[in-house]
Amino acid sequence: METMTAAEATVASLIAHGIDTMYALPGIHNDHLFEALFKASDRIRTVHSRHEQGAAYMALGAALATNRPQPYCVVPGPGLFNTGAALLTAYAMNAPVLALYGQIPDHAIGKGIGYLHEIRDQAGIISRLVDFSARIGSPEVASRYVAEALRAMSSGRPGPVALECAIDMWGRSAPMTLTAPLAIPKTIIDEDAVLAAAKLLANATNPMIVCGGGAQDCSAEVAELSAMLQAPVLAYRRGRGVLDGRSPFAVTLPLGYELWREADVAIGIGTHMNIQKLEWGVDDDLKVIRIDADPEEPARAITPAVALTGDARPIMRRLVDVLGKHNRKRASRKAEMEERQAKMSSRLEKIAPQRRYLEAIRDELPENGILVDEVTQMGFAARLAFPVYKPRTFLSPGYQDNLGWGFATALGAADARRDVPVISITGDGGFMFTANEMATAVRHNIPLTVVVFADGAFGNVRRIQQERYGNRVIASDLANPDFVKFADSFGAASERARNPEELRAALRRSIARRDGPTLIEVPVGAFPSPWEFIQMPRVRGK
Ligand SMILES: Cc1ncc(C[n+]2csc(CCOP(=O)(O)OP(=O)(O)O)c2C)c(N)n1
Ligand SMILES: [Mg+2]
Repeated sequence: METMTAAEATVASLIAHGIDTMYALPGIHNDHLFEALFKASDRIRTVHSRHEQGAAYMALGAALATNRPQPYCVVPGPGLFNTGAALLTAYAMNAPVLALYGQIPDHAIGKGIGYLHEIRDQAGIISRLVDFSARIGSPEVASRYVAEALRAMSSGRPGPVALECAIDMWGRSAPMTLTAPLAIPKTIIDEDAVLAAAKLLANATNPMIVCGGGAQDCSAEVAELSAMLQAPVLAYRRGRGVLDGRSPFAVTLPLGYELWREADVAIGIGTHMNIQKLEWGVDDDLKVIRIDADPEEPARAITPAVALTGDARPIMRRLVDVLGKHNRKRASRKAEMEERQAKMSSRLEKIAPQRRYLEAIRDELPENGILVDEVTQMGFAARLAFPVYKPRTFLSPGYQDNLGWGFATALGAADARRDVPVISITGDGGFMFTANEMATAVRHNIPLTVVVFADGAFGNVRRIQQERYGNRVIASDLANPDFVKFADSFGAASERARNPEELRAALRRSIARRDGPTLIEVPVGAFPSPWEFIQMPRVRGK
């Protein structure tokens, strides 16, 4: 047995789980933890940000880009709350993020004395935001709690977890042995349900596949299922790239909407199917199959014909194998899908200005490069019209759709995946939420390219005010810095691109450079509205 502090045991356990980076912003509550990180700095890097939200979004981006657990650590109270939006986005995205944060002195917790950063029932509040949380109440439990937290992160519905520790407890020591990584329970496949699903699909005339974030590890199985059924694969934000976007069977929202109307069996893989259930509608002529890690998810809002619970990959593998015995021979729908795609592509020319910029980005971003979107005109267009070739190469925030997530999340992705180019596309509104993290990008030499589309407005809000509220424009105009000078003042590379051709050339230069961040400002006017392709009226049921 080795004598260690709670902080040392925590750091050693993180390392034992293969974690090599801590995103962080220090403070007195965590001094012992930072001391432990210093001592272990040959095995774990500490990347500090300029605001706690930056640290948490970076952990989120790193987790999404690598599919590995990613911790961040911050002081309690204000520090923890500064990470709130990132933590709830991690929850909504089922992302493996570990929040580590301090506490007031152990003896004073819950007494309301008013210690530095004290907050009433911090553990209670955080327990509502994540599925697993605990307080490290003695040095002996630190290692076990880390192991349990990391197991919880990947068991059942995956997602963020949280551990807190009092300012003095981090420094207390005891003889201990570290807990080895715990086994993650294997999915038990419900064979009856697999057979029922396979039979429904085998007999379907117009089957359809819908992918969400939970489908990202079953690309091969989804491609096989799609080929066997000649079925289109719909993805909007999180499931893009599960089926290669170059396939005519890979569809985004507007073509998916057309196909949804015709479908007689739909299978949702790792997706809430919210748009389909809540907006497009379901009726008795459509049988729905769900595969989800959360046993409670499939029955929310509508009752599926068949529900399969667990890790999508082994379930899909089994489903494809069983379907092979029941499926019938189907005529190729390739030509039909190509024709439908061509028609939709002409309709999408309504948003031609956004598409020309997206084409420049697609041409310059290598196949395995990562694009991180934002809640902006270019982001909305990317979800509809940017072809994504591989899973985890298009990061989009899912149902939180929180403005300001993009730049710092992309920094985390670029930091964790230094082997591939990462591009962040953002509006001038969203960029300024975390623009201060340009300092972090420079300090840690993070080779991210951020493209800021500057229209001098919360453009999305402004257009709604103009079109739906009689042009009564309020609180949507923006005073901007000169973004090129802004980035330059940090020592980052920066330039202005005034059209898609200039963007293409600027991207080529920045991707070739890769020794630190680049900001490309693209001054733009108002873009045409994408909303007719995103919000579409009910087509089935009541
Ligand atoms: C956290 C959060 N706050 C506010 C909003 C509402 N909102 C959605 S889009 C938008 C404006 C975005 O402006 P910008 O980033 O400049 O993009 P643009 O629409 O101009 O392209 C706002 C305020 C949101 N989605 N999330
Ligand atoms: Mg804007």
